[in-house]
Amino acid sequence: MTNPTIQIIYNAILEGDRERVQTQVKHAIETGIDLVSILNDGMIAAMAEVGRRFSCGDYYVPEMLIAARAMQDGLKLIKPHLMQTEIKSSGKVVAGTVKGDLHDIGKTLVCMMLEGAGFEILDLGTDVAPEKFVETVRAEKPHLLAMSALLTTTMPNMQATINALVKAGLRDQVKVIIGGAPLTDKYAQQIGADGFAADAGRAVALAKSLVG
Ligand code: B1M
Repeated sequence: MTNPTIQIIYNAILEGDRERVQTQVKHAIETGIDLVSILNDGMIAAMAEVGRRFSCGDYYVPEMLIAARAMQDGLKLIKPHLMQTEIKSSGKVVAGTVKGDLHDIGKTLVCMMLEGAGFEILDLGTDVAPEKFVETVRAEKPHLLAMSALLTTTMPNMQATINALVKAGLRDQVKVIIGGAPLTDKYAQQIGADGFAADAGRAVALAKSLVG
């Protein structure tokens, strides 16, 4: 049976009740509920249900948006608890959601977990054009480029970014990882990325394995 506090967080996100998300996430952290469970069983599960309701016409864009805002409020409270202060930099990561795509919750969560694992993060935000990724890789010389996409229509902008890196002569200098709900390992291979991760935890493991 799901922990009652997690169930309340789940419902509060579905209802877009920001205040309740904040008080309950605080309560969950203070009472020692596992962070992974707060995230997976409460917050991420609620966003999956939001997506399901949107697909079947029960929710519209405004409901998705208010649920997303409530989720982001919860994430802000969780972030400090993901930091492992004893870890020094594991490497530098440039991250962003690809051009045309405004979904940033998954990407932000991946950045938070990578930061918690000791990576230095340069988050370019959403709707990041291939040229912007290339320019930043050239200037910042990161170990990893982490791209997220939630829309099937924006996935090709990952390929466009990798092509632009090749054209700029920078592809060999950076490992590229991708993620987002519609993506797969096969797609990563197809576009010449170095790896795909299905969730933020796996993104950390992948980043560590690639950066060594
Ligand atoms: Co939109 N949306 N949305 N949306 N939205 C989806 C993605 C959708 C699946 C909903 C649905 O139809 N069921 C659908 C896409 C369909 C498709 O492409 N096949 C969709 C659509 C259609 C749209 C619009 C076109 C709607 C419209 O306007 N008519 C529009 C597009 C806007 C745009 O981007 N240009 C739109 C808008 C929005 C909002 C702005 C309202 C809002 C986003 C707010 C925000 O992000 N600030 C929103 C939301 C909230 C969603 C859903 C409901 C939830 C997404 C989310 O935050 N999930 C989503 C439905 C769904 O995903 N089931 C949906 C929680 C998050 C933690 O999960 O992002 O998957 P996720 O991240 C995961 C993994 O994927 C992975 O790790 C995370 C978990 O650990 N991961 C990575 C993500 N990035 C990674 C990178 C990595 C590794 C792992 O390495 C680099």
